[in-house]
Amino acid sequence: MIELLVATANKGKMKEIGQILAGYVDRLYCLADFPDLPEVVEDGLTFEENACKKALSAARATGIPSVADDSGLVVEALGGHPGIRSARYSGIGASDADNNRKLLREMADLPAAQRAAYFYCAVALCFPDGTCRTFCGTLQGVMLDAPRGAGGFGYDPLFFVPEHGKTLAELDSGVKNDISHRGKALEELRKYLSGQECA
Ligand code: ITT
Repeated sequence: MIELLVATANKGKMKEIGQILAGYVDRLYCLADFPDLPEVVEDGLTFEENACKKALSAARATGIPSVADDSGLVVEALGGHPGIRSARYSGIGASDADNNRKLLREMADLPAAQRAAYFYCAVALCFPDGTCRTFCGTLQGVMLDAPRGAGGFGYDPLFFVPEHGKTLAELDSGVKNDISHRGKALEELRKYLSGQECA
């Protein structure tokens, strides 16, 4: 029997992780099941470090193997920003709309040829004994100069996927999960879980 706690406070991520792991895990807990867990300071220097901090803290506090996702948007022409600061690009507590507005401002002068970007996702699986494994995935795209679509979350309305001719916010959620950075990282996790039961 595989039981996992998904240690994310981001509802958009939680929904996608639940969809992607459905059928592979017997029971998926979320942070709402454990309202008193300690806050985690995301001060790591890499996506992997932050993912491990979040998953390890949850696994140690609950005794349940825990999964955390640390992800973000990397815009090459902005020197890799917003990167690991994607959630708080325009300040602590920033909304997705605030972050998208700041990104549009920062990219305003960039010509089409310099609007390449990718999403990166590090997923950590940590156990109460302190053991951790990480899995990663990326998705390449191009940043638009105006939002398109109402699906997804975060930077999805600005992230155009040339192969599909749509932004992530215009794609069906099942298609996004099949091609996304998160989908790819969780596919690696699924392969790992199918070879090893963890609860
Ligand atoms: P948790 O730490 O609680 O999981 P968070 O939103 O703070 O939630 P991160 O620190 O990993 O998580 O920041 C991820 C940010 O990157 C997220 O808030 C979005 O702005 C962006 N992001 C990640 N994946 C995305 C996706 O699939 N689509 C759009 N934006 C995404």
